[in-house]
This record gives sequence, C-alpha cells and structure tokens, in this order.
Amino acid sequence: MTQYDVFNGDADGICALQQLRLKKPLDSILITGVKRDIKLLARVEAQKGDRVTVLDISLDKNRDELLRLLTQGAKVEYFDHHFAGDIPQHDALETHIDTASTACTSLLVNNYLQNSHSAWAVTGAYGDNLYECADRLARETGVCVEESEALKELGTYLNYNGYGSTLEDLYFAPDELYRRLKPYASPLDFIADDEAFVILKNGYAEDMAQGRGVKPEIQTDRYSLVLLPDAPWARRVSGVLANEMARSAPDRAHALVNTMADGSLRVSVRAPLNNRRGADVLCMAFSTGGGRQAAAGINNLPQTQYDAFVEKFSAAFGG
Ligand SMILES: [Mn+2]
Repeated sequence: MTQYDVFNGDADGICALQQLRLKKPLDSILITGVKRDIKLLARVEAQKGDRVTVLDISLDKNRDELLRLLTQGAKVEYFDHHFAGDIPQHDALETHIDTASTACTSLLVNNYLQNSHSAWAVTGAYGDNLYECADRLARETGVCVEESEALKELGTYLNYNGYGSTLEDLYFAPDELYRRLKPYASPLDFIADDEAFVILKNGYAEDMAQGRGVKPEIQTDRYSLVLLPDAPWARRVSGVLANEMARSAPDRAHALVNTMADGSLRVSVRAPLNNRRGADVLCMAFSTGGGRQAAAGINNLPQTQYDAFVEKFSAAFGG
C-alpha cells in the first residue's frame, strides 16, 4: 500500500498536511507544487489498495483525475474549501469540503482532528488571510497574543513562499519546506530552530517593500488595480501583497496583475473583506480562472483580454 499526500504548496495546504501526519505518521509520496499548480491529481499513479490524501486543491479542477484514481481502486480522502461542483458519490471517497468564506483546509482538518494540533491550523488560517477565524481558534485553544502574532508571521511567510510561477521563483520548494516543518509538533519551535523562518522573513520584507512602492493603475473607493512588472519578486509577492491591501482597505476590492515572461498576465483578485463575495464568479468568467468567493485568480490571461478583465472587474465591484 502506498500513501500519496497531495497538497497545495501554500501555508494552508502545508499546515493541513502537517496536522494530519503529526496525528497519524505515515511514510508518503509527496505531490505538490507552486500555489497555482493545482492540477496535482494528474501526477498520482495510484493502484488498487493505495491511499490518496488530497488537501486544498479544487475538486472541480481535479474531477477527471479523481474519478480515474477511484476507478483504479485507490481510496481517497479529500479536504478542501475551493469550488467543488458535483462531488462524486463513491464508497472509496471521503470528502470534507466546505466552501464557506470562513473555511480553509487547515481549519477543516483541525475540526476533523478535534484540535489535536491546532497551532498549525491557526498558522494555516492566518496564511489564508482568515485573521478572525485564526484569532478565534487561537483564543479558544489558549494561545497567547504574542504567540499568535508569531503564528501569523509564520503563516504569512509560508503562504508567501508558495507564490511564483515556477519552483525556481520560490525560496523553498513546498515539499522541501514541508519536510523541514515535519519534525515540529509546535510551530513555535520551528520558528525558534529552523533558519528557513528567517530566510522567508527577510525575503518577504524585501519583496513587500518593492511591492508597496508600486502605484495602482486604477483606484476608486470601491476597487483598486495594481500592475506588477515581470520579475521573480513580483511573482512571489503578488498574493501576500493582495492580502495586505485587502486588509488595509476592507471596503475595496483588489486586483493584482503580474506580467509573465511570455507576455501573458496572471491575476489575483480579492473581494472586499467587508463583503467577501464575487471574486470566484469574476475569475471563472475567464478560461483559466478559479478560486473562492473571497479570493480568486486567473492563471493565464492573454494581453488581448486585459481590457475585458478591467471592465468586468469594475462592473463586479464598482456597483
Ligand atoms: Mn486554502
């Protein structure tokens, strides 16, 4: 029997797996990638009797491959909060899917494990920009304010590390980062012991300083659009910069647009924090778009569709 652990390469995916494997240690084959690389089930070659754990990637975007694995006789457990569409009914498939804007995969796993390793769930929820949920869980589980600030930092850096269009853009490949976290039952011990924390902290500070210096192309009371240059720092920082902008202007929707080496655009959209809706519908109007109500993106937007995007973005949030 082979165990496959398939997880999104961001804070939420990594912290979800960390909780599960602390509770139930297993040797597994890790399948992950940059945050945007979500068609991960295509890389699993499972056979009858194998087990597959899937974390923080849309079932809708992986449905065909999921059905293939089930047909091949694998047993699949699936935790996620992205748009799922029709969930297949199959004896070998167990799903824990909640697409509420207050859900994230680390919190779903925490509920499933009944707070066994909740500090990691707090970390993952901060990473996914769910500050209120993370604060609440921290309070409920006796994490003091100083500690929760440290977990917020770690969640932010783990999330930051997942962005980038290729693994070369990242400080750490997500599977490597997970292996470094793996020995630590407490994220606070990881922070104290592993220099990866400081490397990410410094990288984040430098990239954010550059990102904060970019002036919006368009800004109204209701929405703001920022165009970032074709550079590794800009690809790494787009998601966390979008999260920070969303928090600093909670009534405004935000779009961050990265220019890629091939000239295409990659878009991150955040709905206003005070009305966390509409990002998914907007992005799914484009062929490579996807995501959640509060946070969504378009992986590959041709330059020729930029004007159409701006029009739909302002129509969606300007109203
Ligand atoms: Mn997530």
